[in-house]
Amino acid sequence: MSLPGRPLVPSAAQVSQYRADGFLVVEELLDASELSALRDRWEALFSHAWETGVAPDEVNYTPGVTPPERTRQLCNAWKADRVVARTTLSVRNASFAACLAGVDGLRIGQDNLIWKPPSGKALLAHQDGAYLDWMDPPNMTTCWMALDDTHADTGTIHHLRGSHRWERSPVGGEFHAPDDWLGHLRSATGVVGPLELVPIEVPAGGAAFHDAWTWHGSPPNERSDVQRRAVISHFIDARTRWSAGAAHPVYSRYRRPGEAEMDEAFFPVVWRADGYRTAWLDDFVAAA
Ligand SMILES: O=C(O)CCC(=O)C(=O)O
Repeated sequence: MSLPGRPLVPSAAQVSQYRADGFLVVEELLDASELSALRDRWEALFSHAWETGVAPDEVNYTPGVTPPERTRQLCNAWKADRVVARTTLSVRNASFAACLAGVDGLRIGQDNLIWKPPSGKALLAHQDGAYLDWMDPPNMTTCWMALDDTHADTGTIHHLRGSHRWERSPVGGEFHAPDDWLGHLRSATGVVGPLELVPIEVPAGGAAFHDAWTWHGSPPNERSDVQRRAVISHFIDARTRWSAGAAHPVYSRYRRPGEAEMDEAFFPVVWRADGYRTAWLDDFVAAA
């Protein structure tokens, strides 16, 4: 366990495990006070109460409108809530992820809050990199953090061991509430036999890091008595530039005409090995 504001360095064994498997489980990352602060903000955020007055970039849940068993998602909730920002834009998460990925620094690409309710629906197995053609190069290192104890039958995230070395597949299938959460994986890769899918079973506060090309997703929550919540930092290499050839319907709004560099106002540098961190981040987060 370490404080969000302090760098955290993986052991050599953790780095080699990550590079061999395409993911790494960390049993304890958030302490009890960080967990309870995030849980306290949860209902307000999903009721569209934005602490900063700014809405997240994507809001995939509207109370009373979205079918209740659909898994709920907010993207870039850090812009809406500084308790979320303190965790998803933490030096701890980014320093650890950068060492795993073998890069000198990371920006936030996007954060996510995922709320799978009791009996909640699946999220499609996918490679994050397939959705990132608007970046040059497409890349991502993710820190997925559990707010509840997770189990194979509560619809936890599953990673396909070693699949970051598989062929890079295009986007396909329905991301939210697919009928068959493994359908796109099987049709894109042609694998019909057994898959070495690893359910991430950790206590609340535990985490798993994964690579942009690691196949992952989550099956339906088989339990009608427990929810499964996760907070996610999706980091990108600090040197990532805008792609000249593709745009994202939401995130490319933050690109000025002709701009190649990503602006730190929207994609702040969270940690760099030389000590650099986007100037306004600490003051922003301190207000949490
Ligand atoms: O929490 C989940 O079910 C999936 C999250 C995910 O796709 C990710 O962290 O990249």
